[in-house]
Amino acid sequence: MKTSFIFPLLLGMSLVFPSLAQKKPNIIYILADDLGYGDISIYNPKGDKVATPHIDQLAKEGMRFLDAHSASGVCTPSRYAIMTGQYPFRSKLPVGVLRGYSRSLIEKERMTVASFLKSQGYQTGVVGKWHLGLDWAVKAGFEGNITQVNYGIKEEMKPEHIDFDQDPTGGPAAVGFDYSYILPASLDMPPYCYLENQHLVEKPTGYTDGNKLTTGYTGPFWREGKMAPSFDFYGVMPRFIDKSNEFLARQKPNKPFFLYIPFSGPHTPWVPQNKFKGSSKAGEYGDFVQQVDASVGQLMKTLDSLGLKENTIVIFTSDNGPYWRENFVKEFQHQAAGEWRGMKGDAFEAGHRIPFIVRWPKKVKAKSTSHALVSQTSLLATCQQILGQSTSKNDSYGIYPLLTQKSKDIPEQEALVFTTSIGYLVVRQGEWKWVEGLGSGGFTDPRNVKATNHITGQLFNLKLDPKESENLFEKYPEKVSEMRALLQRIKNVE
Ligand SMILES: [Ca+2]
Repeated sequence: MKTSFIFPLLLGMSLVFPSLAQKKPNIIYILADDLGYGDISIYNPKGDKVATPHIDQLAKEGMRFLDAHSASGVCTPSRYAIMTGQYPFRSKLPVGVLRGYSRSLIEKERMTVASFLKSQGYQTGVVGKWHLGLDWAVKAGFEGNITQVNYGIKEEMKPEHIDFDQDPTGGPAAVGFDYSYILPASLDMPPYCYLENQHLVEKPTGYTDGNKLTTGYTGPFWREGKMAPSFDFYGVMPRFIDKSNEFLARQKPNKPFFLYIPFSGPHTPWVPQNKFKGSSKAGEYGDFVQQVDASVGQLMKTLDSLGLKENTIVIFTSDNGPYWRENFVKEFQHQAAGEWRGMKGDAFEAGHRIPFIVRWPKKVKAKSTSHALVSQTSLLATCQQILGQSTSKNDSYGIYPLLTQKSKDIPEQEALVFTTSIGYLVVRQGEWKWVEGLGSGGFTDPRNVKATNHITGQLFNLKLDPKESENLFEKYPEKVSEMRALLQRIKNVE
């Protein structure tokens, strides 16, 4: 009797007061690709070559982190860490990135942000660049000797072995996403095609010879390979915004949602739409950054128009530092990484110190900043904290107490570890930073310097020397031993 009375009452209340029915906040995680700390105006007050008014506005309405880091200097491992809360050096791919025909990286049994939120009643979606592998189907006639298992995790399947008439498995659906609209990998890696719910929107029956292959890695650069006949490189970012908007518009008021939006830009190819061409003073890269900024603005406008702003957490960040070499800095007088040393991939700060902004009008104070040392691995534990669940025992330390200003740092987080593009491990604790190798470990030359004497690594004090100009290895041997031991201890955790 009781149940039959209460149920219609609750139903009636939820119709009248939808906010009562939905107390769990929605979560949108916007991940720019290779966007630098200094590309965002509010992070780079001296910069006047690129303007990002929409991202700045988001920061003004929430909390801006000044010492936030990706777990890696490159795409795939960084995304693995965001999704799983685990350092990528523990994964099957400790070094390097996947390509468009690579297999799924995330272990099927592993909890992800998406699978956790789904278990908590969330509708989960991903729209954007996946780059965590898919298990493409093997074509008839090749099943015998050629199976996906023959391919190592770093090796791609050969496209001639793939049956594009079958939907690939693995991917977003296998790790907790109810909905997906993705590019398999980076926008400069074939196959150039979209998959909606893991079904090819248009099969990659066409071919591109690639673009700017000789000048390489800048401008509208992409590699040769298979392509859907109607694929348009300049239309990718706008399509991701359209599909994200569609996802938002079809959400039901009584069910919270999680939408992960990994942008394809401003990673190469730098393909700004015509209306953004010439809009910045930093060439086609700057123009593309400004399109990324406008895209954030479009998404926020959609949230507003749907009345979702108040109870939606919006996180905006980048998967690693910018692809912006020293000669570009000189040519355009634009510091994509701000004052930090180096670039994408590096052990130096520019490799992994990234913009990180959280807007949540209900809980996060506007115009606030945090100097806490935080990692993108924090997402899983933060979601668990927000929903009052116990946190997983892995490399994820939640930032909910920082967001609500209950704490200024994360006491249970002993240190942070980052991986460089060539696999150096870097550990950071307080003002100290230890790099277990010489050279940048990433994209800046020299990358990998052989030790010629007893100096085998780099010790920096970021408080006294934020530009990492002096290796303190010889000056503080005890600190070197301490940081080495710290890194070893973190590595040994299972
Ligand atoms: Ca990237």
